[in-house]
Amino acid sequence: MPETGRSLLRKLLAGPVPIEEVDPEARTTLAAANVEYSTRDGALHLDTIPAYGWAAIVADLAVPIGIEFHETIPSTNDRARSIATAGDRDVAVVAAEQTGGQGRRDRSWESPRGGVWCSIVFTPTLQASHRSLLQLAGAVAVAETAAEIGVNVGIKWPNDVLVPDTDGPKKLAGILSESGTDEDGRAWVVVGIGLNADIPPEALPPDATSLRIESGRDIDRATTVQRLLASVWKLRAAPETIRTSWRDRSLTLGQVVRIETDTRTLRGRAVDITETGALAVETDSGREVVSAGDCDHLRPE
Ligand code: BT5
Repeated sequence: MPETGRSLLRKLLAGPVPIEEVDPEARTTLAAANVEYSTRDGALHLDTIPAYGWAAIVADLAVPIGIEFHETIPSTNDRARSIATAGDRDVAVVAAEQTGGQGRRDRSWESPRGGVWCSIVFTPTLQASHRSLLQLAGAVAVAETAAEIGVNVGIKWPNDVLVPDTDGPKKLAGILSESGTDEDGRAWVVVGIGLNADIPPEALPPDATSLRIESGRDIDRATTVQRLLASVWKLRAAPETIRTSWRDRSLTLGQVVRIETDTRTLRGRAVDITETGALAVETDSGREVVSAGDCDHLRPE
């Protein structure tokens, strides 16, 4: 959506805008986003904006990111990847519903209405060897957003955001990060965030939870997206803070774990996140470092 639309929306939120100051392209953008307005006394007046969509998100967005909103899409990560490879940056693709949401390692992600499904495209602020750290930012941003509404979570390596429960932890959010280079050789990163925001229990898979369930309140998805993006942007600008914030919320450090990567399985005690964003594990044969894989927490023997 063009920037002019965003600036017209903000002016209208402050009050009527004289017709001669209204850019026709911006007006078309607002109409396409189902913003309702009327013309009276030579000025454009804002009537209503949909509770969730492009307008509700950009109305109060504190960071310089473009928003591409879809009512329904197969996967925001697929769309974000094509935006990234075409050369665009600093865009978040957001959908009300995904019909082919993707998890890691070819798993699928249930994405009914009520969730926040969002993939952010940006230029990496770190060299390639340290990029795992940027991927951890997605989980830290979800944890910060959840804490703002009083829901306390922990992070299971690499990126599962869980709410501890006596019956075992419940998954609140997952992150799917991708990286690559565009046709001009410029690097990109996509951080895809799936956050069960305003979803009731019956619409969730087993062992999942949502902000709505945990807080006992309705959750405003537009505000949630604004908070998430603000948090990702802050972490992206100060990547050295990601490691500390991740460690503070980690459920994995100190645990005996089994890690399965694409090529091997290892077992040992998770001891740290390295400065490149990888997990350090003390195994019987020494210290190993892994930057991607699945993790099970095992009971100590
Ligand atoms: C993840 O995968 O946790 C990464 C999920 C990333 C989803 C976002 S949504 C926006 C963007 N666009 C996409 O297409 N994807 C990203 P993984 O660690 O592989 O976990 C997948 C597993 O979580 C599944 O096999 C289920 O067991 C479980 N699961 C599926 N949907 C869930 C949900 N809505 N809430 C909690 N758990 C879920």
